[in-house]
Amino acid sequence: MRHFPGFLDQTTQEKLVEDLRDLVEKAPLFTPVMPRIGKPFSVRMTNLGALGWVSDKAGYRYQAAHPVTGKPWPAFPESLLVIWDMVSHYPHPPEACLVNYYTGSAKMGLHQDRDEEDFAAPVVSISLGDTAVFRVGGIARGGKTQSFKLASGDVVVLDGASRLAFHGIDRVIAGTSTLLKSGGRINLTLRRVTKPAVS
Ligand code: MD6
Ligand code: FE
Repeated sequence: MRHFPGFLDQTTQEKLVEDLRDLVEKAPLFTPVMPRIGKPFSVRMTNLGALGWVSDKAGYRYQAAHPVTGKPWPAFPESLLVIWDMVSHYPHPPEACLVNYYTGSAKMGLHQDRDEEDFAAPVVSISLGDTAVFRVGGIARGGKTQSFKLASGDVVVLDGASRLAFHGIDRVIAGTSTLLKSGGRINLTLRRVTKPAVS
């Protein structure tokens, strides 16, 4: 994987948080549940773009409408497309931006991002707010993993051999950033969902 510590400067981070505040009013955070068992996630989520990633009792999928409001997801702010163009090395625009919001003891179990049609497209992740302990392993569940910190403004790209690596968030370290007034952490992941007709 590729990790760019401090990729976004303070001003860019503040502007992005301001944009997200407006967007989350239009597409409120919701609490997804695990497929079949219905156990709630500890993170809250929403999405931007033509497609959004959702999880409910029926399974994981991308869909065009917010599961609570039934409305289309808000469009990406231009700044996210600029970041994608800078780091993705991929010639088509992203279609989805999953917004994960961590408060308190929220975490995310080890998973692969594999609900997309085209693994030739990377997943680009942006961290804002409190520092998180990120864990990453190989492409087989149960293999060796290593952890490192993701701070506010960091960008991570999973592509190539790392595209299907297992990864998750062990925990968020409270009080490590003042970017978000009430603390916590936002993670944005930009994804290409559909396979382009011509690459
Ligand atoms: C997070 N990130 O940082 C969770 N997925 O809160 C992810 O699940 C992730 O960081 C794909 C690519 C990069 C990531
Ligand atoms: Fe992921």
